[in-house]
Amino acid sequence: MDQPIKKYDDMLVSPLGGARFGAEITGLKPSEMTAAQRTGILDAYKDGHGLLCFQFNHMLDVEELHAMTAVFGENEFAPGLINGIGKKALPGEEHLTVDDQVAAHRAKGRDPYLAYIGNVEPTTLQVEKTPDKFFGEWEWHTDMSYIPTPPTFSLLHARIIPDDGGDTGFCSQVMAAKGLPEDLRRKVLSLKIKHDSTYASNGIIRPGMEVPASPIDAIGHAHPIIRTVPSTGDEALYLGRRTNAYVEGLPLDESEALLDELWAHATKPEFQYHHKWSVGQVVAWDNRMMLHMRSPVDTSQARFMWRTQTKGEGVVPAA
Ligand SMILES: O=C(O)CCC(=O)C(=O)O
Ligand SMILES: [Fe+2]
Repeated sequence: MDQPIKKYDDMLVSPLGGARFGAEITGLKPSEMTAAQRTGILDAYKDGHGLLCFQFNHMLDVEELHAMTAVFGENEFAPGLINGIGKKALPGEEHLTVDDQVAAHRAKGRDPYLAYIGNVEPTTLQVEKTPDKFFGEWEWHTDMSYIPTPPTFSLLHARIIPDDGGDTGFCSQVMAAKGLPEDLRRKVLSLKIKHDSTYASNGIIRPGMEVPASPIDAIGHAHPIIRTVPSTGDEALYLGRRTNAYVEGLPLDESEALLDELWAHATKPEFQYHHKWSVGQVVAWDNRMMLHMRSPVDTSQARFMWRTQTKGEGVVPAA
């Protein structure tokens, strides 16, 4: 399908090479974004099932990345910094308000809206000893789906990229929902999956969590299996992570069999795109419409990304 290149002032939007969804955007200056460019970005996002790749020929500063994040929604705190947002309060810190915690991070020079992902120390950029699992594969997932209102958009900005490995895969769950066999759609339309919060996508147990005896006992939040995305009208499969997932109300063996069937469908190669990074790029995706994963990284090489996300909304079930 040949889509024309669209122009919004100096910004160009073209189809994402090698993908059946998504768009590539060039020529944007984040600190001088025009109203027409904002509209162009949001139109491209709707046409592209929620995946946008921005090319820059320089690395962004923090304000530029926050300005880009704000196009998609209200900036959300980075996971793991504020109690209740990917982090449990430590004993004795339950009384801290969000403002207290933000002030404490700022006092240490830490931006609470910015996450660092990588195997380097964020300011010196020296390669650090990192758990082996960091370098392995990160399973298909949507971000923080184990809470009631998961962040809607995530943005990654590539600062240091290894020569090999570390590609980020994306899988269109709008295409997966469109291609879902009708009998399977009918079967899962009223069902919910409980999204486990025990493990991060790299297989590491989250701080303060214990391994549950069975997925039925896992701690997490249940969401409808097919959701409607209000901003585009699309339906999307919403599976979260395969590890420790559980279809509520079913015996464990039936839940496992149904999840295996759903995951085999949802991750078919024709719904996937694997992004090979270059320094300076920003990739933005809508977690309501897209699964993502990361391929293993060569342990001897540095990889460093900045990451932001936007505030979430309750999941709207498909009708
Ligand atoms: O490092 C990556 O490529 C992806 C990491 C990830 O899953 C995320 O940032 O949400
Ligand atoms: Fe993720």
